[in-house]
Amino acid sequence: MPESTQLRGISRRSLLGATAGGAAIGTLGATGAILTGAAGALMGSSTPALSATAPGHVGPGELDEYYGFWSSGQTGELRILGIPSMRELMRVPVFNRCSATGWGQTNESIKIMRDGMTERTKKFLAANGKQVHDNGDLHHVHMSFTEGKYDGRFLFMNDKANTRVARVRCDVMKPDRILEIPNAKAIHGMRPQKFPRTNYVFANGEDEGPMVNDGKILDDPSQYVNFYTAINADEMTVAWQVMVSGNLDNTDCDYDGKYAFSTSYNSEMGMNTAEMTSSDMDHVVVFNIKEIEAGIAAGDFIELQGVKVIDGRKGQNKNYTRYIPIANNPHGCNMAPDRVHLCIGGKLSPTVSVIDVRKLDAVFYDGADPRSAVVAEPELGLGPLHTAFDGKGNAYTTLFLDSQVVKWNIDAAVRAFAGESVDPILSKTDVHYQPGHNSTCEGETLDATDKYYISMNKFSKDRFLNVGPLKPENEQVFLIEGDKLTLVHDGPTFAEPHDSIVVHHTKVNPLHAWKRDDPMWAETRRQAEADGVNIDDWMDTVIRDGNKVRVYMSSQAPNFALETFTVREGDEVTVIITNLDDIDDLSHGFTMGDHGVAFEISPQQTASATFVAAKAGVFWFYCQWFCHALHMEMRGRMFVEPKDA
Ligand code: CUK
Ligand code: CUA
Ligand code: CA
Repeated sequence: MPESTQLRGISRRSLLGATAGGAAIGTLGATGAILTGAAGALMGSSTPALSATAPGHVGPGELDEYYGFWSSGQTGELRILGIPSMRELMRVPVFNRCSATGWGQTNESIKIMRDGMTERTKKFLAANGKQVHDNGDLHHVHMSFTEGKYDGRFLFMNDKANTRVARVRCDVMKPDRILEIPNAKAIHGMRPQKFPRTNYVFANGEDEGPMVNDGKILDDPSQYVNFYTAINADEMTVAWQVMVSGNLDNTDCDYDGKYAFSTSYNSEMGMNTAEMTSSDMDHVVVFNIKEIEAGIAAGDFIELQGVKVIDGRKGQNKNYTRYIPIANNPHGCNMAPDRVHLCIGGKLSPTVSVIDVRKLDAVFYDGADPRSAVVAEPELGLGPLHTAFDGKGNAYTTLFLDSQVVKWNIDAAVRAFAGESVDPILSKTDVHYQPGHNSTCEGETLDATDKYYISMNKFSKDRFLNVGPLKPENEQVFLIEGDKLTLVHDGPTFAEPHDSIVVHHTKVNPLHAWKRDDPMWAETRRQAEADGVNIDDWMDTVIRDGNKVRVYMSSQAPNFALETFTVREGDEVTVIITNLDDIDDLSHGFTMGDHGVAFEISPQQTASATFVAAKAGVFWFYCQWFCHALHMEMRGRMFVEPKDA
């Protein structure tokens, strides 16, 4: 029988109750030092921290072996961590407005956010006095693939709140494209195509609605549909959509470029919890990529909001989709790096349904029963959500209700399903508490390894000092040694990491400074050229153009090129800054006091922001990024002359 204790024979209670170095710890053998450190930290005792040589420990000044790219849920940003240390290295605002960097406020970022926006949303935002959404709900982040492996080019991520998919450039770690997905509602599941490369990013809407959502149909769910979207990953445009029956939750795709998959927890098309859980079975939708492409090419589509939409609903008798029945309300959808097995988390069922993707051809073309593709259904524990892989044929499934991770062998599960007397479960390990997603090192790629296991837990309960009614979540890192998972990190985190990927550091090579010809500020450059200003050189020019004023200045530590500039009350002012410093880490910022304006200007970057000088008076601007011994002195004044003067 698998042990359901975190520490193999020693309950958490007895460990926590023991004094550091006491009898319980003494029985732990070689890994005792790690556990002593971890338990000591939890108890707040004076137990020494992890020793410098402990596996999973990264000492001061040492670099992590892996990058972790983290979602942040309702915060709307991407986070970059070092793994295994779990040190947070950077926050990259994507769907959110960021006070530090000015993302969502600079003209360059607003352009990126608006270029992929529908006209309908632009009108909606204008009616609300905004240019861009300032919130997002970023659940899933994945890297671009070439032949089943991470290629270090881009990161893709979804926004459930405002139905978007963003692409982040790995050279500068900033978004370059944010695409609103028409027709669909609440993009949730999202995956880049793995093979032959990421030509598509697949993204599924979670919420159902009328095919044309213009208010003519309201409370008539019998006319609701859902949309599965393939995005052209190079262009970041919608390639095509498939209309489906039921809602869609999570998605993944195979290693052959043939099929993509999506789980549905609401095949019932219910509008409340009772209705959404009323059936015995829901389903996984299988999308046949070649058939869909052929259908689009043959003109078998309707056009909705400029998008080619194929009908893949149940009963359409075509080879675009198949519906595989799965026990009610499944959730996670994870393709194993053995290229064969797709694992569907049962959520309400204690099982994971394993689909053999080699059997799908028969389901599409030979009329085989869709359930014939299910080759295992191991009973793992309560609330299975997501599954990670180690490249050695093993799977790690989070058990939300049991607060555990279960390690199991896929091949053993398949043999057990075929009638052999074999237990696929290798171990169960407690996590703290209620895990959602999990990850292993490059576990969703052909380079999957069994080094570290990360558990992203929805509740921290009693593990940290109370900070008020809103509590942190908790994330844990385990060392994988055979079937044993040893806790080496445990730490709180802000709302709300859903998912993460762990990428070897050699696959990601960001720049140290921007390149001056970066496309991010191409439009700013065009305006400057029209104004006769060279943004690559020293700039200290103020251009008046009716009631628009463009203020061009360079920054070089510890000075802005302009100590003062003068505008009139009511002018629309655009401040354009190039940071001429090219020294690694020498970022400046521009904050206009009492105007809600602030942005980042990293080495060799150009950035700009526009505001209306609606208050007469003297206003100081300053650099908000500590850059020099005279950083406090890096400031200047804007004079706003009163209108009636
Ligand atoms: S979902 Cu968060 S625990 Cu949005 Cu990936 Cu499963
Ligand atoms: Cu420039 Cu602080
Ligand atoms: Ca259901």
